[in-house]
Order: sequence, then C-alpha cells, then structure tokens
Amino acid sequence: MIRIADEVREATAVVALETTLIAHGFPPGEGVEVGLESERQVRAGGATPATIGVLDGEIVVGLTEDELARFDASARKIGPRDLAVAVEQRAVGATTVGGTLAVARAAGISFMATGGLGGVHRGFPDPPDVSADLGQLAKTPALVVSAGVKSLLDVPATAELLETLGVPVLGFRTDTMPLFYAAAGGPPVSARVESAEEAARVARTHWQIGGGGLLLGRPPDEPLDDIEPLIEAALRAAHDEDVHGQAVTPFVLSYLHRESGGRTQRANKDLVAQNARLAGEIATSSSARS
Ligand code: PSU
Ligand code: MN
Repeated sequence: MIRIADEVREATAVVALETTLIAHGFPPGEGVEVGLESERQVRAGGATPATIGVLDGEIVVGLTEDELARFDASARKIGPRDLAVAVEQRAVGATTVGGTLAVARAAGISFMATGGLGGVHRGFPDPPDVSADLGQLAKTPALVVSAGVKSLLDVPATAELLETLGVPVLGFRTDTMPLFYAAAGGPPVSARVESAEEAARVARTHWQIGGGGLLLGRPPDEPLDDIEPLIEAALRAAHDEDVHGQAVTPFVLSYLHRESGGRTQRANKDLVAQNARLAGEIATSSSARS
C-alpha cells in the first residue's frame, strides 16, 4: 500500500517533502513549481527527494513530476488521522507535515523539509486548535527543517508545547526560533547549531537514546519584518468571514500574498527552497557517518 520510488529505495540520504504546501499553500499552478524547486534543492544538497502524497489508493513516497501535477486545490488535506481513509477512498491526498511524517516513519526516512510547522493557534482555547503536526513529530524519529512554525500561530505557546512533548527545537546559526517571514523576535530555541554536520550529529545522538522528532529552525535569508500587522488583519478577516479549521491557513496565505503585493509569496517560496537545501545537506552528512 506504500509505493516507494526505486530511486528513493536505493538512496542512502533521503529528504521527505510534503504535498499540502503544494496543493494549498500557493495559488493554482505555483505550488507544483515550489515542489519541483524543493526537489532540486534537496538534490543540490546531495540527497534524494521523496515527495509524499496519496494517489489512486496508494501512499506514494517519491511522486513523479506528472503525479505531482495532480496535487491542486481540489486535493484533500491529509493529516496523520486521514491517511487510511484517503487510501481506501482513493482520494488525491495532500499530506501535511504530520501526515508526511507518519509515512516517513513507516518508510524509514529520517529527514524532512517544509516551510512552517503547524502548532498552537492564536487565542487557544478558543478555538481549541492545535496541529497534529506536533504530536506526530514527537513520536517520529525525524528531523524537520523549517522557518519555524506557521506565521499565523501563537509561536511562544507552540514552543512551550514542543518542550512539553520532548521535541528539541534547534536554531540554525540563531538563538531564537525564526518567525517564518521574520528572522528575529521569536522565543529562544533549546539549542543552537552552527552547521549541517552538527545538526546531523545531534539528531543521531537523540535517536540513539530513543528520542523522536527534532525541529531545526532556519531563518530565511531575506526576512520580511513588516508582515505581522497583515497577519493580524488576515486573521480578523477570517473571523469576520466565518472561516474556520483547515480553511484558515489557505485563507490567510492568499490574503497575505494579495495584500503584500506578492512579497510574502516570494519569501515563502524562497524559504522553502532554502530549507530543502539544508535538509539535503544534513541528510547527506548523516549518511556519510553511518
Ligand atoms: N505552512 C505554510 N503553508 C502551509 C502549511 C504550513 O506556510 O500550507 C501546511 C503544512 O502542511 C502543515 C499544515 O503541516 O499546514 C498544518 O495544518 P494544520 O494547522 O491544519 O494542522
Ligand atoms: Mn488545525
């Protein structure tokens, strides 16, 4: 039921990539390009990309370019709880970070790259919305490279919950958790690392002592420091238009992309690529040591 591409099966260094970002994180057509660029960046880092999603009753690890093109806005968003249903109902299933990690765990993949991890929504407990990304990361021995967590979340609360769950939050050449678009101003990380090699060593040791997931926050190379007011306006608009649950992120992202004149979209695209490159380097470094 899990189909692993030959190239992925034979590779020693693999980086998993999600499909929710492709289907729901960007305007129609743009997402696939982001996905393909992520794959190129993983390769530039020396590793093999494995983009994960559900298609035609199978969980696919290593989607082809043609298959990737089927992940448009009509795809179902698939978290860990949704995988089996998507298989049985033959849905086009775009996996979130949590959904992707659940598959990575089953397939023995230890590294992943994305834009931002899900987490605790602002205003908790109203709504009582905490992403399944957190619980899945806690129990999956994998390192996820991201620019922190999604920009619309309560970042300090998410950092606290990651600590509760025993998930190390590493900062890549930074002492604070990146704030997705902005590089500075986030809560402190649990430790700072200076290189891909060091991140790989920490992850291996964490796993040797029975640990699960790790988050590595990489600040964007060209941060945007003026987006917070727009995020607040987008969340107010979502509230006023009665947008809830899974629909909030796509609503907020398209609001930001529109109101920033495309700046957030470019920044989002660039930071996903940078994270993919770093994850490729870490996976490569890790495989060289094993
Ligand atoms: N970050 C983005 N765009 C996205 C996501 C994160 O900039 O589309 C997706 C990821 O797939 C992440 C998911 O796993 O949102 C979390 O969704 P939720 O909060 O519904 O669990
Ligand atoms: Mn949620």
